Formats: sequence, structure tokens, C-alpha cells
Amino acid sequence: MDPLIITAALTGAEATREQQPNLPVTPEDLIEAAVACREAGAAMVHLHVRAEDGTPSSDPKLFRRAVAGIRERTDLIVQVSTGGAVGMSENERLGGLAAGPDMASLTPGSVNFGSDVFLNPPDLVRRFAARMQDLGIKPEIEIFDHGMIPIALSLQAEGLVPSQAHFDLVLGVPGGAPADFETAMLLMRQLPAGSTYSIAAVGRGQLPLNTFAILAGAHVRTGLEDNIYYSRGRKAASNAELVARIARIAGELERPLATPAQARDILHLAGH
Ligand code: KMH
Ligand code: ZN
Repeated sequence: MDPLIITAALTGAEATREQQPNLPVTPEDLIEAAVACREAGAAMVHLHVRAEDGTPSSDPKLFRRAVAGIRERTDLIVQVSTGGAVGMSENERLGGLAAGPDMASLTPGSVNFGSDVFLNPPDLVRRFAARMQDLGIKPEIEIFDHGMIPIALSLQAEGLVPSQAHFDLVLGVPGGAPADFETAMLLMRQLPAGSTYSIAAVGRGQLPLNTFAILAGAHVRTGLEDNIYYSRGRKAASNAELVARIARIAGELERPLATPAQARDILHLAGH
């Protein structure tokens, strides 16, 4: 089993400061959160940015500030979101690529997202994949539902995503695949040989599915983007608190943590 890569999804686009007072909002908040997550055991951050009032943004200037600060203070792998927030335009969603990240998220299909729809039509997905390829940015392919895996395989066959692809199974979004072990195993079995993947789950599903990922040889995505609570009724104090818990559980289960340098090897990031 490879050492465990912990990704911290720091803020996302959905949670608000009203719901979670410790949510990072400004680039400076994101940088501080990233530093603390690195100290707690993370090897990668998944980044969205927010406007000053906390609303979701994809402003390249905000991405540049956050990415530059994280690079200055840490050796973390930096992954920007191209999912952004429901309703963002295609151009807005590409705002983070200008910051020169190591990786970017790529969702290969559309999915209901609570009462909204997270739209990823085939042409848009191809354009996003081609842009990442041009810029040498490795995609993290976000699988919200079963049908997205065959789409990813077609992209691979077309040469638009790397043959040694990295996936993130995002379970428990209302409208997507449920956060349970059977579903995780079903999806894992469909991934092509030679892939790497992490498992994320929203809300109450986060802790059990993250723990399952440690045992199953997968990698883990945790953080406030997916879950604002530490335990039932108790909000997380920070992203780092969630990362530290995963690091502790991995320690108990004798799965060593990957440093960012080891994670770059595992994810075949050299040359990207
Ligand atoms: N905020 C969601 C609509 C991603 O970062 O690529 C999409 C999302 C996925 O968060
Ligand atoms: Zn995201």
C-alpha cells in the first residue's frame, strides 16, 4: 500500500461563514489554513476562492494570491477547482488555471446537486481537459456518480486525460452516488488499472468513508468543503482539525502519511 495522501478541501463554494464561522474566506485565510493542514499531515490542498463578502468567486487574482502564498509557505501540491459554484460560466470556472497550479479538478459529467444541477456537458469537459493538457496541469477526475466513470474512460481513450489518471470519488452529494461502503467498492472496481484515487464524502459520510479509504489503500480527501462538522452537533475548529484526525487514524492503522514529495511521485506529477 502506498503512503496515504491527505487532501484538504479548504472552503468549497457551498458552506457559509454563518454555518461555519471557521471557514477560510480570503486568500490569507486560505494560506493560513493550508499551512496548518500541512503541519497536520496533508500533502495537497483543493482550492476554491471566495470574494471578500464570502460569496463564491473564481477571480484569477484571488487564485493567484492564494496559490503564491501557499507555495511560499509550504511544499503542498496545489489543486484548483474548475467546478467552482453551480451557475458559474465556463470562463469563470477556468479562473484558477491562471495561477499555475499542479492539478485542477475535472468533473466528467453533470449531476443533480441538492436542488441545483452541476452542469458538465461533454463539449465543456473536453475543452477543460484540453486546456489542462496544454498547460501541463494534471486533472483530478471528480466522480460524483457511477456514469461519470465510463465518460472518463472515453476521455482517456481520446488521449485527453493521462493514462495514469487520478480520481476522487465524491460520495453523498444529494443527487449523486450515496456515501456507503458498497457504493465506494463498486466505483473503485470500475477505475482503470494504474489509477490512483481518493475518497471524499459529504457531511456525516466523511469520517466513515475517509476511514474506509485508509483501510482500502485509497487516499483521503477531507476538509470543510465537504463537511463543516467534527462530530454530531460540534462544528470543526478548522480544516487542520479534520486533517489531524485522519492522520491519527492512519497512524493507528499503521498507514504512513505521504509527504508532498512522495505524493508527487505517487501521482506521477513529474513532467506535469
Ligand atoms: N461546488 C460544486 C458545484 C470541484 O471543485 O471541482 C463543484 C465542486 C467540484 O466543488
Ligand atoms: Zn471543490
